[in-house]
Amino acid sequence: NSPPIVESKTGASFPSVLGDSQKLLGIGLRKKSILGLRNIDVYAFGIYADDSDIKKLLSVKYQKLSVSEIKGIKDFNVDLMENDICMTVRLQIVYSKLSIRSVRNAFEESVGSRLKKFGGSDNKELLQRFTSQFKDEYKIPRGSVIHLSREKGHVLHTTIDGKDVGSIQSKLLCQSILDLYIGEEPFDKQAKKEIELNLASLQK
Ligand code: DAO
Ligand code: DAO
Ligand code: DAO
Repeated sequence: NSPPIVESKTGASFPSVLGDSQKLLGIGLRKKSILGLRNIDVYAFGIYADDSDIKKLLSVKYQKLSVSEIKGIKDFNVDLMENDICMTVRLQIVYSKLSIRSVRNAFEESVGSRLKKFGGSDNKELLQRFTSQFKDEYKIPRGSVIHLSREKGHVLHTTIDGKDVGSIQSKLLCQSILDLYIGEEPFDKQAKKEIELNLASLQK
């Protein structure tokens, strides 16, 4: 088994495999600027995807292409986001003063903009269904680990430190969350590049 990967700036550690089949494809950092004055590191993240699901998708759709050709395909990440591939975004909280209220606000801004992008105008209800899972009594101190997992059937399952928060079935919501990390305007561009390279090498 491979050793965990450590995010260098924060020291957050990511196991190279989750469960028994999800492989770590890349890690990155989510920052947020406060009043345009300074950047805080909010959390480190790792993106995982089911090895055999990815291989299946690759062999069906990209069989005859070389790695460098595939890397030139803009649609691959779209395929990854849209298809029913089991994936997990693992967040490890770095910022020590995170309140549930600021999580809700940030979420409405980041995920809200993606819901609009992919789903059009009226997604308030879906957004509220998700954020209403975040109870005020939850605590997310530095070091907390949150999993956002897309399970079969486009079910988004959330856990905090291994405890269930809830599940919501929505292809749009799953796609919107993944878009934050591997879409056109990702939180961490370097992380996205790393993920693409690792995907390309899974083909072998
Ligand atoms: O204290 O006002 C502040 C800054 C808080 C920034 C919060 C950003 C939250 C990002 C989402 C975190 C998801 C776990
Ligand atoms: O970074 O802007 C962002 C959004 C990331 C998704 C965060 C989901 C957090 C869910 C956990 C809630 C804990 C109460
Ligand atoms: O959107 O900037 C972009 C380009 C996305 C390219 C995605 C390439 C993904 C490579 C995966 C290879 C799978 C065999």
